[in-house]
Amino acid sequence: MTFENLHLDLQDSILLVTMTRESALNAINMATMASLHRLFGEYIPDHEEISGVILTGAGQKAFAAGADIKEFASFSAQEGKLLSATGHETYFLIEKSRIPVIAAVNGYALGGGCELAMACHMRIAGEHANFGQPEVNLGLIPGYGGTQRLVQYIGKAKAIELLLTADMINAEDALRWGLVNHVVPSGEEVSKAREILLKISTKGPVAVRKVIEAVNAYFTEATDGFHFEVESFGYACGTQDFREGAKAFVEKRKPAFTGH
Ligand code: DAK
Repeated sequence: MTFENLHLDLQDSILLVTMTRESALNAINMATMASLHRLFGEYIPDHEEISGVILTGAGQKAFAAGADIKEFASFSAQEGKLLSATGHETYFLIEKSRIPVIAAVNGYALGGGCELAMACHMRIAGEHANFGQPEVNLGLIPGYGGTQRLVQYIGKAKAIELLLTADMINAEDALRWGLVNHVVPSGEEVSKAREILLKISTKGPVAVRKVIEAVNAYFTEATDGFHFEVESFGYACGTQDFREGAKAFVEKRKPAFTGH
């Protein structure tokens, strides 16, 4: 399987995915979107040896400076709606991934790039990273979930200000406002993400998947997250992983989880 505009590197069960359109600040064009869709919709679900994913951008300037303005500039209303739906589907695949996905934000994360980072489960920002949803500058609104996920992370007041003014915020503000998990020196975004994912890879895989699903349930309309947690807890209690985790605790050793 090939992935245009993405470079893949698997090390110690962690898949590092780098967007490779550095000369266009990794702007997300249709080919990149199609690659991301295949990666999260087919490739990762088929490769159980992958325990976590890091998503980053090539170069030192940008994670992704938005959707590719040059490509979508001439889109009709109908084409725009179709592309928006495809983008939503792709970003939901990331958000609902059974394994954790961390965005290593090494510079600008704007528009569709900021939306991509927000679809990931965590965000590690380099100290020079900038975040924003500048779509109104172009006479647009966010088309890949930005009006919804930004509110979820930073609340309505700050979100509506950023969305209406097109202002960018720096990494420190993003940390203070709850948009990112950590700020690290530039160049250390991927290693910090790897450290977190390696820690998670020692935990019970079923439990990891169920935590992601249960947290997502909080934001899913018509799903009672508390009820989902009860069901998921019961499910986890019936797994071999739980037997092994409890046995290992009693025997004062590290558990050897199998994901069953
Ligand atoms: N698209 C295409 N090319 C881009 C780009 C983008 N978003 N951002 C940067 N580039 C290109 C530049 O055109 C330039 O290419 P050349 O001129 O060298 O060929 C190259 O990357 C380097 O950029 P700059 O020379 O501008 O670099 P600077 O350091 O001076 O400025 C900047 C960096 C990030 C401040 C600036 O590049 C900038 O303002 N970029 C645009 C930011 C932006 O407005 N992004 C788009 C947000 S809107 C849709 C769904 C979703 C969306 C749209 C439609 N549908 C469903 C239809 C989402 C839209 C967005 O993301």
